[in-house]
Amino acid sequence: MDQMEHTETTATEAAAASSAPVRKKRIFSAIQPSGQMTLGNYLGAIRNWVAMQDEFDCVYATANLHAITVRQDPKQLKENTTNLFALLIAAGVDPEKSIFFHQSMVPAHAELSWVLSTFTQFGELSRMTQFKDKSQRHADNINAGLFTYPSLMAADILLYQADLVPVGADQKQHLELTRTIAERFNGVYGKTFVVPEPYITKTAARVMSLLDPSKKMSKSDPNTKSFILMVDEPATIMKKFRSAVTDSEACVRYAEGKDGINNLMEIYAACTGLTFAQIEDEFRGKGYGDFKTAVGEAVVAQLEPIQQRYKELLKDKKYLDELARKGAESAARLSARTIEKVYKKVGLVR
Ligand code: ATP
Ligand code: LTN
Repeated sequence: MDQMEHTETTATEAAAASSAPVRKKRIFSAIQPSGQMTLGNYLGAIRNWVAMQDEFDCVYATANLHAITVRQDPKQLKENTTNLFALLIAAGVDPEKSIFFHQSMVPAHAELSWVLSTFTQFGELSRMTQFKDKSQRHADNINAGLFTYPSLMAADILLYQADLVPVGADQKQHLELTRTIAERFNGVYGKTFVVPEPYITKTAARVMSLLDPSKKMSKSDPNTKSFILMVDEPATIMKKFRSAVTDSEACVRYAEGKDGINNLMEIYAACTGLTFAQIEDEFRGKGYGDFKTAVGEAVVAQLEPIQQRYKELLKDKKYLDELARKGAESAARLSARTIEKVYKKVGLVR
């Protein structure tokens, strides 16, 4: 797996080296509107979506079709979907630069997903750890969609001929299966799909739970003090950091066995751009109380402007709907080429 990870030789660097114009590499990524976004989602994924827009040709979506693999309240799902769309725009996803839409608005996702499900083996889907986890957590609703989730994810990516897919560790297995499906289809029908590579950015932070720093910060954690939400009030953010688990050494330094402090240092570094050595210097001789306050303030400084733009955007739902509609139109145009090609190759009457 490691040898196929894309190292950050950029399209721009390649162009500079050959002095020939090259097509920007295409990125596809999506996030499920299945709840509120955390600081982990922001520093680990969303912030990178924003940063990648200048260098890459980005296609982004809210993965609402994926979200219904777990039972959702319809009103809540619709609201979460619009809220996520607004939050990402507030965070800097720019519909002028990138294609941004809701997965359910482009029928080709469901169409290609069906075709690809016939190129996905039962045994492969049975090995997916997310399926095993989720079927344990939702034992009363182990539906076929939860099982074939990776075929839909493969469709999302392959429809746009994406070169690179930024994914966290939990989605790597799905991306590997996407590659297998693409190669299998290409093997039978000739080159149809770009085989995508995982894109691991240097800047993505892995944020851990504030109460149990051995676990990742997760919005589905039952204890709300374990995570910071992107929409948490500044006072709430400060309070949550004050109750974050640390250790008894009372020394701000990055070291093995200091998971709580390491996590806070990681967050502080991600928000301020400081190195661990600089952070250690800044807090030499100071207590954890001062450090936690500084971390809280740095996080508030990042999130507050986003929260303000988010509130503004939500005042105009029509504008948001219009942006999503335009994004979906562009996405439909791009994906039409792929779906036409696939139907033709497979022998499906269009
Ligand atoms: P859940 O709690 O339901 O498992 P989640 O909070 O882990 O959800 P996802 O919707 O699965 O979030 O992930 C969306 C994106 O955010 C993915 O790219 C994932 O890698 C990233 N992400 C989620 N949590 C973290 C975290 N704690 N640190 C860094 N990145 C994260
Ligand atoms: N499964 C992903 C969300 C997702 C996705 C995608 C990510 C749906 N389609 C395509 C990358 C590419 C998740 O739950 N984080």
